[in-house]
Amino acid sequence: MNKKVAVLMGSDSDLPVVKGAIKALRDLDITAEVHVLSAHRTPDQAGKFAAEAKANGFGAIICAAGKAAHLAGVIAAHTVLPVIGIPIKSSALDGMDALLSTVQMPKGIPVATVAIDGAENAGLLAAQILAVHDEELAAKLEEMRAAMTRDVLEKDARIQSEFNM
Ligand code: RP5
Repeated sequence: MNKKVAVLMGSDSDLPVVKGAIKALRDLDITAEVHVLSAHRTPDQAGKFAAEAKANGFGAIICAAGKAAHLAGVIAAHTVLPVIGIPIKSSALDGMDALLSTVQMPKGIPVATVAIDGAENAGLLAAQILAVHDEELAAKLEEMRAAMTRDVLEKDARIQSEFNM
């Protein structure tokens, strides 16, 4: 059976950004299971979810959190599944606090960190992880890249015809 991706966020206030990851996954027909789970407000539930995630059919976990964002690190501490952190811009520090809290993991417990509010890339990276063992998914990702290339080449042609005559 195809692996699922868990999409966790520290608060429902993160949802507007997190929707980008959910869309990226669903566009690729990947089952995305979405939860609000907080490292500090629901620590027991967060740890339990992570500890059981592999047995529950997940292949990767995305964690979005803002401010002192330790959700991704705490989830990663409870599982050997790949964990992808999305630092959320939700504070006076414009997301730099969440970026550093997510990316600066001490050795031994890695978290793959995308850009501040980089939810779409988190979804795509989770898809690429699943695609290592799923040729059909890998082919969809290859086609997406090809479409992106075609799109940029069309833009280049338009710009060239406007400025390089
Ligand atoms: C973090 O604190 C959440 O991930 C959110 O980005 C931030 C603010 O949470 P709320 O106060 O909006 O619930 O835990």
